[in-house]
Amino acid sequence: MTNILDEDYIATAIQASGNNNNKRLKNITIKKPIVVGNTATKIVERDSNTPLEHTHLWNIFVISPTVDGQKDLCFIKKVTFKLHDSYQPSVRTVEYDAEKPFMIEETGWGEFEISIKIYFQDGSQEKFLQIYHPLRLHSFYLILNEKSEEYEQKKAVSKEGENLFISADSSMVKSQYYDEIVFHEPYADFFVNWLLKSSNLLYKNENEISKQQKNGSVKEVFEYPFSEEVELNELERLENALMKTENILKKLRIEYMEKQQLLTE
Ligand code: SLL
Repeated sequence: MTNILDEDYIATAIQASGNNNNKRLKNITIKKPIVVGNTATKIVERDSNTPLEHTHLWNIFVISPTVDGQKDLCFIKKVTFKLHDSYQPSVRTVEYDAEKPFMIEETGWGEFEISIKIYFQDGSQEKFLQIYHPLRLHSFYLILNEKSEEYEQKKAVSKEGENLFISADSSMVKSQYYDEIVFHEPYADFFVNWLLKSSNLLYKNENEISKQQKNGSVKEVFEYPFSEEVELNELERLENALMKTENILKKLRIEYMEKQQLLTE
């Protein structure tokens, strides 16, 4: 995905809004990539504040997969994470900070769905965006085998769209989803002050990401596997699938016509 916006086009759109900040910019749609996810590690050294039944230390985050990272999320005012009611308070708010990710840390024993609300900077006149993240703690699950009536250990498998990473010793899991926030005909003010000030530049490929990791500019939690290359591969996979489906359809159409022919004879 490119973020090359035609400057003349933007200038024309802004002008057409009569330079009025309260006008939506016609025919402009802008996408902002985000990554929503969590990591979890087993608790080995427990401090006195951690309840005994808590088995995992986990975090939940909304981060930017772009080269400039957190700064590219400046159009977000705050993010709220609604946890399971067993956590008090169950709603946690993180305001935008250029130096810190939208992330909270907790300990616990169980998995549950976290409801995340993303609020945009003042002037956007956009409603908050709500997304859900299924918190993942385990790399293995115990599943009852109905026949033998015994529990079997099954390795976690990724859900649709999920990028699941399990460390070699199974002590750490990371579950991430790539997503895009789409602003359709944004308000001029919000567009100029926030959306244009953040770039959408993704890493080109995995080599580029690992280079950044080596020189320390990408921190552990920001090791995401999303790059232009991954997106292009995904696109190719979808195009191939589409082609296959079209071929099947073509065949079916011919068969149908042949049968129709037989009927009329
Ligand atoms: C369920 N999935 O549907 C479970 C809920 C709740 C997890 C899991 C912390 C508890 C605490 C915690 O791990 N909650 O601190 O009391 O029933």
